[in-house]
Amino acid sequence: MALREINFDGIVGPTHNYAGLSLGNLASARNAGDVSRPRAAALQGIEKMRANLELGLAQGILLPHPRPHRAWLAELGTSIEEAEPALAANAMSSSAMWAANAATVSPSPDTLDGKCHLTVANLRTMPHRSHEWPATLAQLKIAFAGPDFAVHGPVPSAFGDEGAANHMRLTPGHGEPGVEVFVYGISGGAFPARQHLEASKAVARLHALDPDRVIFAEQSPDAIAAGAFHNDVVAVANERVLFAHEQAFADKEPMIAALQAAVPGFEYVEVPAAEVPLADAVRSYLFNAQLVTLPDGNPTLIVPGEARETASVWSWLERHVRGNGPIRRVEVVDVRQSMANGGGPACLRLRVVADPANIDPRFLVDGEKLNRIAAAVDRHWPEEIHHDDLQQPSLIADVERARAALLQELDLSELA
Ligand code: SUG
Repeated sequence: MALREINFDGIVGPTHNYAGLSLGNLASARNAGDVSRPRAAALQGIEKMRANLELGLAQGILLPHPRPHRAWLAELGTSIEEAEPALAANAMSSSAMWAANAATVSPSPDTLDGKCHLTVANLRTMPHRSHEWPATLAQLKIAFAGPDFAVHGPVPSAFGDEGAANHMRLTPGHGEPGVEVFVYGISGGAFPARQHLEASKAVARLHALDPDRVIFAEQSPDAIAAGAFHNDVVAVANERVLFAHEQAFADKEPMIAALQAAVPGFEYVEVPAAEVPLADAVRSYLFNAQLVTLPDGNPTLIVPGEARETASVWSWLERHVRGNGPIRRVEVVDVRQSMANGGGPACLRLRVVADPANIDPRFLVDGEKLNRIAAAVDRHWPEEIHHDDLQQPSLIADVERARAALLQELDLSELA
């Protein structure tokens, strides 16, 4: 079996808008009420995928969800026409684009039954995200239908689970057994802690992980207070490298020691607060980067343009690469429309280590398929959405037509 890492990016939906729905996500709050540009947003995401393909990486997609979410509004006894504006915004969000929150994934080398396990995230903390999971689960069940996969429903909503954004896997190589780190938060500050320890423990059990190769690490309350609503805003791991801000974890020493003992070649790359303050890390999304291994073996960091524009961050990166640190190369991508809602390059992708031959090919892309997706976006995605227009009948008709056109283009109309 040829296991490789595949990045599944969420295609930005036609309703991408700035409604300020995420308490604790500073960019979402800062840009609340701004005019959004769904077409540009989706094209930026497609260009990121294209650049990653050109780097030699494997690429997949997840599709936008039905929006407005009419069934959810009906459960609430209302409709998109009648709902109060705040509720309507919750039903119109394109937040499923942040695929790092779609599910937690444990690849087959880590699991006792040798299957690749995926648990869809319940996202219960934020109302606009709490109704994503059924449409995500429907896609995961199609994409990962074969006997090599086990796709689980969400853990009970008593406990908050935000998926891979709070999960890291350290291993000498993608296809080898790894140690899985589940990062959780403890509530108490001004902002919610979205990932609960009980949910992380449940996912580890459901995924049949070896308890000796699982670590539960607490997110530092300072990081949550500074706007790191998910761990992937302050830390990212790839193969044997863990790249994190000094203030990412409440008590990092035991975790680092355990990883050093269990992962051959483990390297911890820490960015000191004295060089990059937490506020700069959060604003620039330095750590919400895709840390990937290129075919030539070089660990490469794919950062958003905002990282280059943040002086402390860019000079740290330049020093690191010049000094022959573990990260050998830095690539810059423009995902500004997503960034303005607190979603960087890493938020937009879900990593799955698997044999691509076992995945439904409709969820895998090459350059030609990206061209077709871009053409559908160009043709059907609204150019702009003004916050006050979210319930406009003409906009609703346009976005529903847009999604249907994309599904048809990708031969996935069964998701309609
Ligand atoms: O959950 N933003 C998302 C961003 C998710 C980023 N994902 C990761 N860090 N992996 C969130 O806060 C903004 C919605 C709005 O304000 O309209 C939003 O949902």
